[in-house]
Amino acid sequence: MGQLVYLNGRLTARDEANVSIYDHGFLYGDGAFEGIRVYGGNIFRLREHVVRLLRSARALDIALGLTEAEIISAIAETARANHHTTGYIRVTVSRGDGLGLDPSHLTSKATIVISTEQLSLYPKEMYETGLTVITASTRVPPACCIDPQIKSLGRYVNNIMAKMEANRVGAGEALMLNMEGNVAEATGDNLFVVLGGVLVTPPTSQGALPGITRATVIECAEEIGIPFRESTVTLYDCYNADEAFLTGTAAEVIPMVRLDGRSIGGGAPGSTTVRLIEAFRRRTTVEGVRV
Ligand code: PXG
Repeated sequence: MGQLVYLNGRLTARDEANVSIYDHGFLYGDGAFEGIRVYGGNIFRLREHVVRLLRSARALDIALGLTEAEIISAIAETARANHHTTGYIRVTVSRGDGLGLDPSHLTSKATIVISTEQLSLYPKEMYETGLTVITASTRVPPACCIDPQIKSLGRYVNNIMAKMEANRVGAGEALMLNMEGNVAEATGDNLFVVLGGVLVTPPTSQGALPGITRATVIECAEEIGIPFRESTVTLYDCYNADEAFLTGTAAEVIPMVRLDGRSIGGGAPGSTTVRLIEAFRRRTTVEGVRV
């Protein structure tokens, strides 16, 4: 049996899971998504991802027509049908089909797709040696234009441009600044720095997505007694940090050891980063909703 995809309420063979050429997600980036990981048969932080998806949809005024519980069971059912015990689940929603910007011309309800994939973003060694990062010239849009808390399809054109900047110089990731020039986040990850023994991450008001890995790492820091605060982070802070790392569902927790040609800390993952990686990994093995 081949892979199945949940499409608008039905599990469909992957090759037959087609979305209209007039889907608003395709035409205008008019939708939202979630990327979720499954570890050893457990879907990590499933409820948190679904809550964020529902909030994105509400902010965009897209009616999904499914409750939180129904989306949770559709995701678990799709993973189960694909015997997906380790990897990535992608949930993509759009406003529906219709040519023209005007949502009153839509000819269908919201499109909802759930698919399962394998995903490994960085080679295993990089979690031990750390990542080289640059600062992108592409900025995150201010919240008054498109709120970075919405995980909307459309905003990612910017993040893709920033990622291309990193690719052009052979860097693993790019930091993105907000319109004030403070660090918001990376293209698909949140940023943490360790400054004078305190773990610091920019607040979402600085243009960061409320990352689920970010929230997990903050819990890990509390658990192991690492002081933490949310505060504005500048490039000066990053260049002078004792340690830095990025967090995201795809990247998990990965040390950042070089930024814009400068080495951070000793140019190797710091001890706080290593402890947090261990604490995070422990959680991925004991938490989650059974597939
Ligand atoms: N910032 C941005 C802009 C993101 O897109 C994160 C931070 C980290 O959030 P989480 O909740 O994952 O800790 C993200 C996450 C994909 C993909 O399809 C993108 C993300 C996650 C998983 C897959 O490329 N972005």
